[in-house]
Amino acid sequence: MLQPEYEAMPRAELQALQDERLEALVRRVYQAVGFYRKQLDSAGVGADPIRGSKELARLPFTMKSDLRDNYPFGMLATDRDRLARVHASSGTTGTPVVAAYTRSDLDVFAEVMARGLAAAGGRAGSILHNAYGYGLFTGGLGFHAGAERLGMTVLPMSTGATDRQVKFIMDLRPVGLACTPSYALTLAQEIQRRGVAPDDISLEFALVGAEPWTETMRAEIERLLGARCLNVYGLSEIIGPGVAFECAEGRQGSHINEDHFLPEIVDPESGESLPEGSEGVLVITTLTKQALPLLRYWTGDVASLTSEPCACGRTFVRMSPVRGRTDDMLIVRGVNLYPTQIEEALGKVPELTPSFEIVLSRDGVLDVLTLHVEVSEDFYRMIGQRALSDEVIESHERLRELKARAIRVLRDSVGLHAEVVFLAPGEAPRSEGGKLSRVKDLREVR
Ligand code: DLL
Repeated sequence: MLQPEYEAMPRAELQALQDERLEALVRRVYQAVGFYRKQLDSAGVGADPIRGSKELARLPFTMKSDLRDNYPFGMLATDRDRLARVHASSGTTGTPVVAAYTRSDLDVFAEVMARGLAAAGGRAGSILHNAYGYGLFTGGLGFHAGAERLGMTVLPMSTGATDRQVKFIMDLRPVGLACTPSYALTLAQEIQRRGVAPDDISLEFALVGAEPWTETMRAEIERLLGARCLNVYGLSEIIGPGVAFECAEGRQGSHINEDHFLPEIVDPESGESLPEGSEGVLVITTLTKQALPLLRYWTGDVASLTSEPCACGRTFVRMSPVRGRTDDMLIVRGVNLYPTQIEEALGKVPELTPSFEIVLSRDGVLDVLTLHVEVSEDFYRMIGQRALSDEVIESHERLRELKARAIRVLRDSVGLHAEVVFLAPGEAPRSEGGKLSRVKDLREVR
């Protein structure tokens, strides 16, 4: 543990620290940010600070649209000339969301990332292969600074050029890999294709995040790389990666760096706070951010929290894996569906892989869900690497049985009938390093 004085702080002490920081934060944003002064006035809080986190619900939510409406620097709590760096996330709607940092914000960013890397098994002198994108995206530079803080040797690969990535992993023998889970899978499959056994890969851990992923992906990445695969969560608006991280001991949810980020779970419809264990939208208040402090930021990510003790000894609460963003939820024939549910279900069919694409189309008025999914290398070899057309499937008993089983497992897990199309290894869309979208929605807009 890098900073046990914080990471394993007794809960009562931690709560006192959070309360103190929260009260100072509310006072500061009221003074410094016109947007928050208006918000706090209309919420009836005004300049009189709230008393601790038990009064958190009195504060208004901050939405992504608030950041867009105040683009680029309208919500800064410091003077512009105190900014040390700016990141941005493009999003899908046009106006980027700008994340601004003072020196001290960058310091916190490096610190929380170093904690996450240490929890995964990073240590001074060992090599981190950093295949997160460098640039406006917070992944590359965030991991870079965290690894340097820990004294690791950073290989700043950034994304793309998979051949060269594989060469460096094999030649430089890094201990850690940092990238999106979908790109970790691309790299692992590429290494496997070259006939390298997991035992001959130097990696001890992969620290992955930036997109939803499941135990199915974890099992496949770990099997192919022979390394533990752990989660890191974060978002540009809050700081970047490092809001929460999984520990090697627990692997049951990600510890939120609660001395800096105060989490809540709320009902997506009513905004009411939900009790521990319930699934809802994760809302985060930044406790120490200087440039862009945020009150009750609505992440849109669906997760739950637990404060059950963890094997690692950290006292920070843990968030469950993110099921998805509320805006990424699909509605198929009236049934709510997150792509992670499909990924999870695929884990129950050993002949299939987590390389898949969901295609939504329409037949008359009915939604049609088609899952295009790669069969495993072993299975493909076993069936003689034949083309996977409908005729072949119909005439081949193992394939016919596999298809019927896949359809059954999907129906049982997600409550929907899916058409299943088998792909040969390598045929599904691959991540080139960034976040991978696994959904093609061909239904016309209603
Ligand atoms: O993705 C920061 C990051 C970089 C996190 C590298 C982890 C590793 P944004 O581009 O602003 O920032 O996207 C933030 O990505 O609201 C989630 O929807 C999603 N996300 C991030 N981490 C995870 C994760 C970075 N571990 C958005 N699991 C968030 C699921 C994640 N979703």
